[in-house]
Amino acid sequence: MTENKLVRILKSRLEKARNLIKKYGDLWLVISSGISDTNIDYLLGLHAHGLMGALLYEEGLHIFIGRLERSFIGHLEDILVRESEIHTFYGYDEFEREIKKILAEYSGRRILANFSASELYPHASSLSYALTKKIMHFAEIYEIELRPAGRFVYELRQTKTPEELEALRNCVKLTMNIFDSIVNEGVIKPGMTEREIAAKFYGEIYKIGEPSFDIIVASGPNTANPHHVVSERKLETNDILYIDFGVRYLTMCSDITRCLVIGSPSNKIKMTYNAVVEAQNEAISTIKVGATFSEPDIAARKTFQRHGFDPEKYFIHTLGHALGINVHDVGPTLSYKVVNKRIPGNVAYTVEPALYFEKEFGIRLEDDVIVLDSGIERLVKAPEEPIYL
Ligand SMILES: [Mn+2]
Repeated sequence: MTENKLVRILKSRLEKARNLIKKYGDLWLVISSGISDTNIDYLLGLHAHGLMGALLYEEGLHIFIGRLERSFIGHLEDILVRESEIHTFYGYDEFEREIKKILAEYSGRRILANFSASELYPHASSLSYALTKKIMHFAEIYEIELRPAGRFVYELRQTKTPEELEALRNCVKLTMNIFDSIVNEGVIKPGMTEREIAAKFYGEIYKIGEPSFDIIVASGPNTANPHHVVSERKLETNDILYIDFGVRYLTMCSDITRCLVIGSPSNKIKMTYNAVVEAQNEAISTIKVGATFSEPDIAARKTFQRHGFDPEKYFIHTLGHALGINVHDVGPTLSYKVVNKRIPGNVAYTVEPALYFEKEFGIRLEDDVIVLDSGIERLVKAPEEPIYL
C-alpha cells in the first residue's frame, strides 16, 4: 500500500523531470558519494548509502547501486525500472567502469550533472573533486557536454507534484496524530526531562517514518533559544515549553511547533502567545500565488509592532521556509528581504512566527501550508491558546 504510494510519487517526479529537462539539456546524472544526496531520495525513494548513482534519460532511469545495497531498490523493479537498467558494482573501480560504459552510450549528448558550486546550489551538489574530474574525463572521451544541474534541480524541486502534495497532507495529519496522542496520554508533567519527551516523540515517529530533523524540546528559559539542543532539564510547575518536530513520510517532510504550559502561565506569556497567533493568522492571510515572499513576513512583523513587540529585537528569524523532500527545501524563504520574487503555485511552506525574550522565555508556533493557484491550504492550525498540561 505504502509502496504503491511511493512509486506513484516517484513516477510523478520522473515525468516532471523528463518534461523539464528539455529546457536545460538531455539527461540528468546524480551521483551520491559520501554525503547522502537528496536527489537520490527524490528519484529513487531511498537514502543513498555510500556510492550510488542515477542517470535520467528519455525513456527511463539507469541506476548504479552497490551489490550489497541491491535490496534497496526492490520497490522499483516492476514499475519504475521496467525499461531501464540496473547496474551493480562492488567498490569504486567497478562503479567507475559501469558509469563509463553507460556514458559511452550517450556520446554527443548534453548531461546535467550535480557539481555546481555548492554555495550557489547546495541542493544540487555533492560530488567529490576526484569524481568530478573523472566524469569530466569520460565526458571528454565521448564528446558529452556536461552542464551544471543547479538551475534544473531548483526548478524541478521548488514546486511539488500533486502526488507529493497529497503525501504531505497525509504526513501532516500523521504528525499531528503523534502530537495529540502523546499530549493526551498525560505523561508530560513536572519532573520529566526534555530528553525523555523527545524520546517519546522519536518512538512514535519511527513507527510510521523517520524524523525530518532532530527534535527540539525546549522548556523554561530554554524556550528563549530558537534552536535549542534537547537537554536533561526537568520540567517544573508553571513552565512553558515548545516542541518543534517533523516526520518524513513517503519522502515528504512536515515541520510543526507547538507551545505548552504547565500550571498557570504569566500574563506576559499569555500576551505573547496571543500576538504570535495573530501574527501567524495575518501572515497566512497574505499568502497566495503572485504575492512576494516578503509580504507574509512583513504582515507578521507589523502585527508584532501593533502588540508592542519590536520584531527587530524579538522576532529574530524569517517567517518560514519551503518544505519538501528536505525539511528546508528548495525555494526562497518567507522573509521581508525577498521583495522581488513571487510565490508560485504548488509549493509548500512553514509559517512560524515567534517572539524570544532572552534568558526569559520564547514562543514559536509553526504550521504548514500548501499554496495552489486556487488558494492556500492550511494543513493544520495552532490552537488559539497555549496547550495546558
Ligand atoms: Mn521550521
